[in-house]
Amino acid sequence: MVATLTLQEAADQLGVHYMTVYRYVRLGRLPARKVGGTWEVDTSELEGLRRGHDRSVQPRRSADWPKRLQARLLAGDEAGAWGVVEGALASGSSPPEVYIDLLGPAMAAVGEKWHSGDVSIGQEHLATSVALRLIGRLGPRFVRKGRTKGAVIVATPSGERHIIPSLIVADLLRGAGFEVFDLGADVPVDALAEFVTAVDGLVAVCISSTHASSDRGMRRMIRSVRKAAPGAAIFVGGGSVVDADHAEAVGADGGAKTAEGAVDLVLGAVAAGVSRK
Ligand code: B12
Repeated sequence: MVATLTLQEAADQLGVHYMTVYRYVRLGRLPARKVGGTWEVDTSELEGLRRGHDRSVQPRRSADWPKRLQARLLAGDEAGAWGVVEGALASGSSPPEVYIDLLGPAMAAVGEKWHSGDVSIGQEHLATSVALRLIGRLGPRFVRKGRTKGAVIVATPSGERHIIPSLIVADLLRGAGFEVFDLGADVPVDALAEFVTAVDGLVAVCISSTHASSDRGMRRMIRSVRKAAPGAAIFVGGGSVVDADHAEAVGADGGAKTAEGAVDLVLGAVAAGVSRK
């Protein structure tokens, strides 16, 4: 018989908080299954995580990293920015944590500085292009071998130029075991509708919207995807998506503010048996 542990027991054995183990499960780093509403982990999987990620289960965080990264991004210094990322990885941060705890906050701080007039539009563009290079280097770390849990399309509405949020969502979904087709920013509605019909095993379409004016585009996109792929779940999220009511109002099946929330929504759709094409 396979020995199993609850998430709390797994957390105790690893010497980390319950929520840390829960995050490993949600991000696909620790395989687990739900039995009668409770998560179960095989002890062998825990050993695998411990052996493979000895350092990463005992994170040593530096509160300075987002600040240091922000400075390198604004300086247009890819090598320096990558040095900060490597430092975080070497100190135990996982690639999803680099996105969520480092790159996201660094870009948000760039936005605040732009808003207050301390950073020019040119510098904001410079920071973005360095950030995109970092994502290009981190992306392959999310690729998982083996059977996929299904296909997911990630896209942003027509007119939406913010691409980093959707790239992060795409990578986290890949890390959670999905085959991801990431169409990027400013996707024409008709092109998406045509694309969804050609994807086998489609379980969900995730629409990322950052700029508040993307609301109309989101609605149109959802209507047209719904028609083209009636079996797929449609989720929205990103900076301009206020809450679950907002998601429902634009016609989506659900919404969340974070990339981890996107993974949860898609895993939920699979568990609920969303019909695949
Ligand atoms: C870089 C940037 C730009 C770049 C984008 C370049 C590019 N190729 O991406 C440029 C310079 C082009 C730009 C333009 C504009 N920008 Co801008 N930009 C930013 C900035 C600084 C960073 C964006 C980013 O990458 N964030 C990092 C990620 C990680 O953010 P995130 O939202 O936390 O992402 C997570 C969630 O959203 C979630 N998520 C995302 N998608 C999905 C999907 C699903 C289904 C789910 C569940 C979850 C989910 O997961 C993500 C990962 O953790 C932000 C500041 C900020 N706070 O974000 C402003 C910001 C978004 N921009 C803003 C504005 C106003 C604009 C402009 C209107 C400026 C102008 N006057 O021209 C234009 C609009 C362009 C357009 N039509 O889209 C405002 C938005 C305000 C609003 N609510 O509408 C912000 C917040 C700046 C500010 N402080 O005011 N921008």
